Amino acid sequence: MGDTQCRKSYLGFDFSTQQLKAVAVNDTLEVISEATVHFDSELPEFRTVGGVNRHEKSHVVTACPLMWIKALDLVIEKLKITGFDLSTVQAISGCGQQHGSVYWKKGANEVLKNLDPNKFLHTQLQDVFSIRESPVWMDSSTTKQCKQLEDAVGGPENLATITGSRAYERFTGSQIAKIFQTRQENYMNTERISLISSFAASLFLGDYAAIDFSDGSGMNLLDINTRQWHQACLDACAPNLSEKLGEPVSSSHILGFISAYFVERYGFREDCRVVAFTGDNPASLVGTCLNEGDMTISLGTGDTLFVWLPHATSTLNGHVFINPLNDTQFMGMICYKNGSRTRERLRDQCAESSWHLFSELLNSTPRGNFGNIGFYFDFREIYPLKIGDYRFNKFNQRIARFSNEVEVRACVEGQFLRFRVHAHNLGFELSNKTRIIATGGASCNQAILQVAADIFNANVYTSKQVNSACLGAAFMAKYGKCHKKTSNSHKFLNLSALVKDEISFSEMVSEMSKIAEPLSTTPAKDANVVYFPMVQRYKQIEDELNTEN
Ligand code: XUL
Repeated sequence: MGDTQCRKSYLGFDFSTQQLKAVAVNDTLEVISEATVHFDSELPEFRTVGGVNRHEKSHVVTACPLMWIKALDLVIEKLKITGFDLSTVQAISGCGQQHGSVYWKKGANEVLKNLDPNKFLHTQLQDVFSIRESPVWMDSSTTKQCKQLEDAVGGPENLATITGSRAYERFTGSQIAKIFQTRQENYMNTERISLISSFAASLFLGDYAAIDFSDGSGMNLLDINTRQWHQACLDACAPNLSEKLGEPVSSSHILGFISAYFVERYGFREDCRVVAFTGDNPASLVGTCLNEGDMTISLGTGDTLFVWLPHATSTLNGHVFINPLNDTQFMGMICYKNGSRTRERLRDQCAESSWHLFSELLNSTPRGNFGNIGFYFDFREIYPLKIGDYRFNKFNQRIARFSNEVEVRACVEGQFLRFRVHAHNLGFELSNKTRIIATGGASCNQAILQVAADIFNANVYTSKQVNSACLGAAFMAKYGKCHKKTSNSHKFLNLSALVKDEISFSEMVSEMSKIAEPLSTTPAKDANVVYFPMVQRYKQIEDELNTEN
């Protein structure tokens, strides 16, 4: 780390749930510096657990924007301490946990525009929010507002066709509606509403930053086909919303130059560009170098799948966002609550709490698990709406028990079969060029990766980079483009002339593949013969499970 000799660098920030991370890459996209601030341990005054404040029994989950600001003060100091030369940074971009909203009160923009470089950000921005605690993605207190929003546009299917998702409690539209309904005075005193991503970009820009199309697709307010706010959705949530949200922009849009505050306080270049910030999931799509036809599976506490979609399909089980790398295409995403937590439960029940034994059991059973299929739901998913364990034999008959080794394989196969079936429902087609990119904690388990390769009948790649969202943000800094709408008229620098180092997406992917050194797991020869019929059976049983009482 700490290649201070490098002439040009690009900086990405990830305002995620538990920490703020910064990653710098050089001109060939290699990581040259990193710094992290953990909210719980390094900013204990905000009393967060896992980066959030849970409000007893109300399903309300929040975090303070001031905590993120304080973390930014700290992370830049840390970058400097690593020896990283901030004057080499050509452009910055970033991402944030999706859906969370920040409420700037009247007059806040003037404060942002006139920051004093002799003082920390957090001491100057203490009093700029009309809502001091921002609702974040874990909040599920807006069921009533979700129903109102869906009703306003003729039901969940219509909302999903317009915005890419049916109404979800964590999505920003219903969150804003709740603030308007329950704290009207604060809403009226709000000058601007940002997502966490555009809030963070505003700090660097010294001006309100536009919401980008991809993160904006996580609000239930943006029409993903016209890329404009959808008036009926806005009206269903709160009055005068479009002026409080500002006009959305492409995720690769250069918003302008970094504010004088960062130039004078930290020595950033005056012409350092700020590229739109986006959501952590769209940024991960970029950081894992996803291309059309590929799929990323993130195997974490919960599992998430992303696919690049050329067309938007309407789905009630998942989300369609505008693609961060191509505004006229899309990304599909499905989040599952039953990921590693469920695998861990079965490891504890069947494999003496040992991953080693879990892998041995997995390897001791044949592909296809003698025709047995299992569904394990510790937490309620969107589809199928079930809790509990469901086991089926090769005749699709429900049975009570599996042996330990069959149970372990049924759990892992079941999870990848659902990825395959649900990705197909999103409009994703597997081809012989498909790459499956695995990230997250479980992506280091070879036995699990082999099951994934077999079920998809495709190579599975893992990358040594762990934080794909932050890396994706750094890549976006390099990829940032000079779109027509570039603002920052207060500086008379010719932005187009500065973007000489702009690269195309395919050039970027080829740069990235040089550095990723992916390890691949290849499918067995008989994988398709075994799993093709099993995918059909999984789909049939899943549909039956969903309809049964
Ligand atoms: C996606 C979602 C989370 C957050 C936090 O819809 O709610 O993945 O983006 O990472």
